[in-house]
Amino acid sequence: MNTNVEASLNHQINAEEHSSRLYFSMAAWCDKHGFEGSAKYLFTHAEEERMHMIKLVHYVSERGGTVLTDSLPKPQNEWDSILAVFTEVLAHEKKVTGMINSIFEVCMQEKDYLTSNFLQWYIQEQVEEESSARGVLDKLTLAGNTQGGLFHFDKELMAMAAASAIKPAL
Ligand code: OFO
Repeated sequence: MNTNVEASLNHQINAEEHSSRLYFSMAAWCDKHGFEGSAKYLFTHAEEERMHMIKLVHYVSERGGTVLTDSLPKPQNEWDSILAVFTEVLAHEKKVTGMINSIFEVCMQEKDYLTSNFLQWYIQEQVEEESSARGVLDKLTLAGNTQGGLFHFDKELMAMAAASAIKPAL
């Protein structure tokens, strides 16, 4: 496997695990602050990030590369509000989209068309994840900062989490 592509994929393996831990941390914050539905939604999202990581691990192995796990940054675990939590979800997903685009560029430079084809799944996934994060933020804005509005917002996220089976990445 091309060494630049392999290094980029290994970097992304660690980034996906970091995303998972960040969302677990957000879910725990929501749970602690009485947002049960938001917690469930973020726990589900954290599991999806693990699936993204595992899919990359299998791909690197299948192509004869070496998976190198690395140390991870400590995820944030305090937020000022539920709005701050979900604002960060969207910002984080945009950052991840940039990372996937960068790997795609490396694949183009190295003429690794098989990996660029494999990455299409992640590119499409980022479209969905950014759109979902925007949708949640819109709901939160509509709910306003009132107890009643936030109660209904959280109930809606509980329903969204129940409806979304974790998408198998393999
Ligand atoms: Fe792995 O897609 Fe979100 O971060």
